[in-house]
Amino acid sequence: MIQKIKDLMSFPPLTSLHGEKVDDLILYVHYLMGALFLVWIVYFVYVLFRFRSGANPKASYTGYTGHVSTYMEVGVAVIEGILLVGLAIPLWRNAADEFPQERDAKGALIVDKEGKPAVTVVRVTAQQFNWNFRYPGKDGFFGKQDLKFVSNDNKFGIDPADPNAKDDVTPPLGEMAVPVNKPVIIRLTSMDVIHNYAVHPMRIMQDAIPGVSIATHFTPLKEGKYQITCAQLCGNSHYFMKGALNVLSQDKYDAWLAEKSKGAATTLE
Ligand SMILES: [Cu+2]
Repeated sequence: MIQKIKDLMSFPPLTSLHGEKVDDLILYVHYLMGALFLVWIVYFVYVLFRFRSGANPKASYTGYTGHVSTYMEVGVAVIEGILLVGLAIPLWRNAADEFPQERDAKGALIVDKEGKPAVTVVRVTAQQFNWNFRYPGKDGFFGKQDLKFVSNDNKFGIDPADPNAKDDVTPPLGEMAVPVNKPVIIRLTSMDVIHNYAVHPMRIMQDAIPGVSIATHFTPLKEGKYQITCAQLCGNSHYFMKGALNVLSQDKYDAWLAEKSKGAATTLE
């Protein structure tokens, strides 16, 4: 039933683990707004009829003295409170605080049964009007970043002297891939103005702000190619600022990463 209503409301396809809760929240808020709309319209029409001037030539100076309206207002506030405390705040806490664990207490990468990283971490730098991605390479460590190194040839501000940077992987502009069914952490920033990294089927949307690294996370559930959209009006070619998020099987992802790491030791960008 709920799925039918979501289809009716043209929700975009859903392919992430937490996304259903986002859709539920949107749906319940619409239920409440729909109910308020209907009740108000019915009440409005009733009042127009009941207090028409023909039947009420003399104004009442006391007006209505009952408490029904107060109870109704309290009722609406209670439902809003339930939506906020029961759904919205837990969703926000998950997005902002409950990140998947990348490393154990000793700082070693947590791996799955096959020895592959359990969490995929990608650094993303937005710029007018494209997306730069960077992967940590075989050692699992990103090279150190510093604002003073940022230039057009070094968009992530990587320290050229840091050995961890040598095997980092930079795929072509706008091209990103992750393995399916594994948590992904995005560390997001911007080179110029405020952008927004949004992938609608994953139900994620996060501002990219110059000078700050903001993390967000999601778990993709279905292989496929999804559009990364800039969801912040960022300049005259904002409409053009698209990227591709390829969700691949682990094998295909490994092959993709290996392909993109060719020559990684010599490029800094
Ligand atoms: Cu943008």
